[in-house]
Formats: sequence, structure tokens, C-alpha cells
Amino acid sequence: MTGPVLVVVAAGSNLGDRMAHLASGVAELSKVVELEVVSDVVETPPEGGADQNDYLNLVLVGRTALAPRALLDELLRIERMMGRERRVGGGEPRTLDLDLIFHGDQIRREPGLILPHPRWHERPFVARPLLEIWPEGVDPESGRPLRTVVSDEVGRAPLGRVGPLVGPRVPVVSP
Ligand code: PH2
Ligand code: MG
Ligand code: MG
Repeated sequence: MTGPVLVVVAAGSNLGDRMAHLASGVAELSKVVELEVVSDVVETPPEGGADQNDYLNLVLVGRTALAPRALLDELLRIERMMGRERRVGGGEPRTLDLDLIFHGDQIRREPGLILPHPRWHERPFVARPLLEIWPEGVDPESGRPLRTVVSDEVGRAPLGRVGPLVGPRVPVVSP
């Protein structure tokens, strides 16, 4: 067993009390991930889902002793706890979506588990908050600084800033 590993998780909600879903989800996640930094909450139009509410999104960096699959199981458990229902084909609005973006230097191409997350750098609502809270981050796949992996277009995409996460207080360890 090695020590805790640095992980990045992206969270989104576009159904019901979005801020409460994010806050409760992060609080629950903090039981298995020691949070180091939680980004501001941003508001963005739904990508790929017409006629849906806008999303609230955030990104967090923390440390965990859980292996990738075990952490993924936790993320899915917390999504279900927040009332997430999955439909065949996906694309439906969600109370809470928790995506594993990085797990240390893991590179995986497995059913249900691709690391790093294949589209993180194409999504302003993931890439922008992540670059803000982890500017010195390095992409384990290319070995390049994260900021050089994100295109200028994504880096400049409009993003509504809502502000800090509001809800149950969770311990955040300053790095
Ligand atoms: N998540 C999706 C699909 N589209 N759009 C925004 N703005 N934010 C998301 O988190 C998001 C999305 C699938 O997980
Ligand atoms: Mg997602
Ligand atoms: Mg997801």
C-alpha cells in the first residue's frame, strides 16, 4: 500500500437545488478524499444537451488512499445518494455528476474507467477551474504542464462565475 495519491474530480449539477447537490456531494466525498483545494462554482450552458438547465460546475484537488476503481465506486455511490438516475444512452439532466479526471499518474483504458479523463481539456467548465486551482499541474499522459494542453479557445471560453461553494462545511487542507 502506497501513500495517498493526488486526484482531481470534476462535479456538475443541472437539476433541482444545484448548489446543495454540489455541496452535499463534496461533503460526502471529503470522507474518502482529503480535500486540498475546491474551485469556485461556475455556471455554464449544457454542453451536448439541448433544452436542459444550465450547469453549476466545480473542480477539486485532493488526496486519497483509494485505488482508481474503488474511488470510482465511491463517486457512483455518492451520485446515487444525491438521487442521480441513469438512463440508457445518457445525456439526461443530473442532480450530481462526479467525474474522475486524474488519479496520480495512472493511465487506463478500461470499460467505465479512462484516465486521464479523455475530454477534460476540451471542457471549459473542467479545464478553467482546474488551471486556476492547480496552475502547476502536469498531465500524466503527455508529461506537459496542464496549461499547455488547454487550447486558447477553451481557456477563453465564457464562464459565469458564481463564487465559492455554499453548503455544509468540509475540511480543506491547505497545500
Ligand atoms: N456534463 C455533461 C454534459 N454537458 N455541460 C456542462 N456545462 N457541464 C457539465 O458538467 C456537463 C455538460 C455530462 O457529464
Ligand atoms: Mg460528466
Ligand atoms: Mg459522469
